[in-house]
Amino acid sequence: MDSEPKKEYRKIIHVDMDAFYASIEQRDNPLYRGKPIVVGGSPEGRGVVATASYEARKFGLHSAMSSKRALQLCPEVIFIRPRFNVYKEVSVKLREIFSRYTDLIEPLSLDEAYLDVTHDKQNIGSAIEIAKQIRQTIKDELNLTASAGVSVNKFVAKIASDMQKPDGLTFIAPSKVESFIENLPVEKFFGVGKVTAEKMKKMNLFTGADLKKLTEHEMVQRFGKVGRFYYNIVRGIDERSVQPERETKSIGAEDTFLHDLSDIEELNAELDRIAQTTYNRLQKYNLKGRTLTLKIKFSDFKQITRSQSFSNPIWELEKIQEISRTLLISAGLEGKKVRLLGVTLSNFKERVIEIKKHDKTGQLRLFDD
Ligand code: DCP
Ligand code: MG
Repeated sequence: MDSEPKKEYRKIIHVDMDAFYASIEQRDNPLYRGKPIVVGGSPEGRGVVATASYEARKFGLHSAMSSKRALQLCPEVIFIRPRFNVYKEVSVKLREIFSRYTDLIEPLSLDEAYLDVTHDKQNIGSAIEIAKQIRQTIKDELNLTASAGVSVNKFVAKIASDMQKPDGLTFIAPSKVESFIENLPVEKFFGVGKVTAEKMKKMNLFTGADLKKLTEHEMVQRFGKVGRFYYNIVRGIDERSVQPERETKSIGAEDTFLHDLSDIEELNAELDRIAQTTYNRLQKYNLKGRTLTLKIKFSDFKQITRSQSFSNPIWELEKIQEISRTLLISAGLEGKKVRLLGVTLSNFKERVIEIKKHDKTGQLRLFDD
């Protein structure tokens, strides 16, 4: 007799370092160990703190709290100036540890990532075992602790990783996912901010189970488009894939003109402007490319590119403009009308990983190593 085909579940791990900046400071300076410390802010009471050690959290200190408030709650707290370079270095090493198990790594910030280990590189097979090994390796090689959540989708894995912090591992088995979500308070749901949570509570919706009573139509009516996402999530359905980081191979700018241009003076002026935008973008990401590519689209929509490579990186604005102009002239326009020009730099010395996510401060983060 045929048995029911077994449902194939994904194996998702969410790893999040414990009190990341603060733990690194305690690791590197024995005087800070076991003490309430915060990274960022100032003992004079200016600014906000980036994070608090678990010792400081006992006093109620937390990320984004004002230094003033932190001092009120814990007068003996030690303020530490952040060392972002060190945090970034640790982050790169973390990535390297993850990559021993899978290439499907989606970093969310310096200290946090999703891993899809459905088919792991070492054929370990068990996501729990992989999470254990990752946590142990982080201890052995980085002298830091991480918490991990293991489950069948991103949503549950992320909530799970937070459940036994610090230094915890939480597994939510496929058969437990539904009851797990039913018991979750509404504010734990992804994307439910304080305002929506209040709104839900006014509607007598306190837990996942309450949300589950509503039809898809009712969810959308009450919460807009995101209502459909919640509708699926409370049923354990979260098909979002783990999106690996993508390497940035080029940076550039292009523009289509209002009217097609043939006058070389006008074209040069436009080209200088586009090169300036490219230059600004390179500056933003602190990149220097060795290949410059000019793209030209003609009025008949035919497109050509002309590239030039150099042994030394090009990064000065004047240089980018000069090379672009030379490439434009050598393209032999011969009275043709141009509708678009583009200037791109590639062939970077640094390996640049662009993280498509926005970090907690809303900035697009770039990593290079
Ligand atoms: N961070 C920040 N500003 C915030 C939140 C965080 O600068 N508002 C920084 C400092 C943290 C790091 O990002 O150390 C990671 O953020 P987490 O939210 O993961 O917090 P922690 O790792 O510090 O603590 P936890 O153990 O709760 O994960
Ligand atoms: Mg963390």
